[in-house]
Amino acid sequence: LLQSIDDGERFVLTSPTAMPRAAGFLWNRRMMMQVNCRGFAVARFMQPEPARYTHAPNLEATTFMQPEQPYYAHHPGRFCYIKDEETGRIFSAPYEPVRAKPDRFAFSVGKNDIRWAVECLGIRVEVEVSLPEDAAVELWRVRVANPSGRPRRLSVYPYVPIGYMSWMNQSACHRPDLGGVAASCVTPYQKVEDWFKNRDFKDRTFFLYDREPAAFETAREAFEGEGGLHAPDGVRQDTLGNGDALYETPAAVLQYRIELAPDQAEDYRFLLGPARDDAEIAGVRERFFADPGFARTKSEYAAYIARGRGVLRIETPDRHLDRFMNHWLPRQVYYHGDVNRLVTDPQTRNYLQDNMGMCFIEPGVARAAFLHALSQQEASGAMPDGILLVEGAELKYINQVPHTDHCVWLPVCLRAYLDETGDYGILDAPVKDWQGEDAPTAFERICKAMRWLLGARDARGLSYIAQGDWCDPMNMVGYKGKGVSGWLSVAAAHALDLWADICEQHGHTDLAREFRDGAGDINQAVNTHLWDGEWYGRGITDDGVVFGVSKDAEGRIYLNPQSWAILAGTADTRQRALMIRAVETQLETPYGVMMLAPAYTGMREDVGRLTQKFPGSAENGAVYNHAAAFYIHALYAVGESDRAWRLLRRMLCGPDDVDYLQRGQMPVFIPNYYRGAWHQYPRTAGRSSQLFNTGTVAWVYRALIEDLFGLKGCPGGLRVAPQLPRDWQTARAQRAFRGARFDVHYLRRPDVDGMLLRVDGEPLRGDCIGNIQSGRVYQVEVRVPAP
Ligand code: CEZ
Repeated sequence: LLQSIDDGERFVLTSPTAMPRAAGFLWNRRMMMQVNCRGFAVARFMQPEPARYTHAPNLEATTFMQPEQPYYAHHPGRFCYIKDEETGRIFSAPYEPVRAKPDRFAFSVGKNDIRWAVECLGIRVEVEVSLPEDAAVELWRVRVANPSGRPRRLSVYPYVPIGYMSWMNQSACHRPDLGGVAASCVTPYQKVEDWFKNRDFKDRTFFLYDREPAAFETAREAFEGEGGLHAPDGVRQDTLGNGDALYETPAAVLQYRIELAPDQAEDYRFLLGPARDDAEIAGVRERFFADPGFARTKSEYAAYIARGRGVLRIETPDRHLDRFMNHWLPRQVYYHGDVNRLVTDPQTRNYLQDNMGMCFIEPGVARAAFLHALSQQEASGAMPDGILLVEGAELKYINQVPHTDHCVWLPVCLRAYLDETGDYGILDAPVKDWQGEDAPTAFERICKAMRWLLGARDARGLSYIAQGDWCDPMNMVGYKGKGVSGWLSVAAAHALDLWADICEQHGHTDLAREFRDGAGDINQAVNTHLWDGEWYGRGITDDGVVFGVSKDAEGRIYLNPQSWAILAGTADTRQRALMIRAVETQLETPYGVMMLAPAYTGMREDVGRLTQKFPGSAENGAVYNHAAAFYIHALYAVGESDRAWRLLRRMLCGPDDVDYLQRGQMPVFIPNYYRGAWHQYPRTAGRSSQLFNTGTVAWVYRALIEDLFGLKGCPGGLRVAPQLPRDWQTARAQRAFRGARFDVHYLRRPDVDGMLLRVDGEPLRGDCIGNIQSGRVYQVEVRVPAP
């Protein structure tokens, strides 16, 4: 079903129906596109807010990227119909809209492009899409070949449904002067002030060709006629109607008539994207078609993506892990860190954690991001719900709902940065207030944030939740101002501890004591009010009801409070053992560990909107990978290596077919969730959300680098403390660190009883490789005892 080629650089799916939602994604700083094996596509570009240039057939709400995005017949996509002119038979590549059963099918997802090869009716169609580094335009190559052994007469119809652009004004026509179809619209609006933003919008969609077609159509209904998308009138008739779209739903359809001798092929290229005006369209045409085969553009893009290669290459007994880890995980981390999920107001926690991942890719970017976030700190010390990235950006959607956890992420993410770079200088950087003159140092600001956390607690000493914490839709636990979060309390304790360590390293023992005492108080309060006998409760509602505890029929146990109570040292060893067992029996599934169980089946008004999500989806008891990653991080922190590994490995789909079919996803990213409610809905458990936006990846990358391979920075250098899976006899890792390279060879040996380290052949005392010289390559041998 799925093959990996070039050692995992590409994954190839050989059926369009087995995993119908399987998709790959490409991005640059201006746009992103997710396209699935059947040809459906979701694309957005920044102007500077995210916008679309191919639309659904009806009015869509503007919102963030959705999980389990539904696809349907008229969904935006990129297709190519082929008609055999001798028999009148048709098919389409990649698969939609005709859905003719192909004789051969390959959907090949690479890091820099996505390709299909489809054979049907003795004709082979190869399609490839790629992006440039710096523009919102899709580069398409199509080859139509004749392997049938006899001459063929065909019509080839590239088809892009441009969709319902606007209820105010939309149209399309063929523009021979521009060499393509140009659709145009007025983005609908009503408020006068919007005009002054909208007037610069790219309200054109172009589909440009490098070879002039015999005919075209630009109105969807005229093309589709009564035949429907499976057999459109436009394709059934001899020639497309050369029509325009006058306040009719635009489409771009071209017709090429070709005769192919045996083994002959024809090549086409197309450009699809948004533009402001004719001049911009002409410029795009000139720039990209002038580049033969898009070769230069593609290599520039490949260089951009390669900048996200990260700091770790591995070779382990688990080849599937190696492939994902060496190629795909750092790519996904880089996507998050480099373009911030293509929003202009990332949620503060997302922005900080995405940049935590960036510490391992481009630490300079992470540094700037941490300081930028701090510049938007509120006077009270609180962090805002979202960080504005561009002039004129506004807090939207979920960022208009008050959440109380944002300060927690400052020390949590900074810890990773400091360990990776050793750049303690960041603490002394003055951070100017974006609205005022004040410029306290980053260190002073974070102290203030920690004091805010300490202050935002009730009489019991637990942290207020307001309308949510890490868990966005947990909006009714504390909306009356009283409810508290068990997770946030332990997370605050952990953050305070981390910050106390940093204070100490920075020479402020008094502050370290203050914050450590604060963490101790919180831990005590949590143990007093939230320990339920075998695990911690999730919180206490406005009306004083403890929830996430054994008496609850639904939402009886939540993962996050357990994970962070481990990290914060809230739990003693006895409690920890009980919690881990409770998680194992109630939350673990073959697809990972669920966020809560049993999933809620109806609204609980003192918990909120989370309980209204479908049971087993998203925060309502999915295997929510971000939460699972916290748990894994916590398990590694206390040396529960095998358990951590087992759960980490379950985040990757494959490599066996049964698992692929159940998850429905290719192993080219980690999705934000797999369906949970494993006991309630086994049929759908494991199904991927296909959403590649997730805080998970920064944590998983960090866990692999720092914990599993144990190559973590410390002030003095690189600390080696691996927690390899017990059945690995040997493994290799190549770690880039502070300008040097470490080639590490791990060996399990029955004859050692503690870890033995050799650096360039010399035994090393302790576990820290110090005095690191940039530019040097170190040979490291790590012997670890057999389990
Ligand atoms: O958004 C994520 C947030 O981006 O959910 C996480 C949260 O920590 C992240 O910051 C857990 O709640 O509002 C909703 O109901 C949404 O479902 C969000 O909770 C969720 C989106 O699915 C992610 O794109």
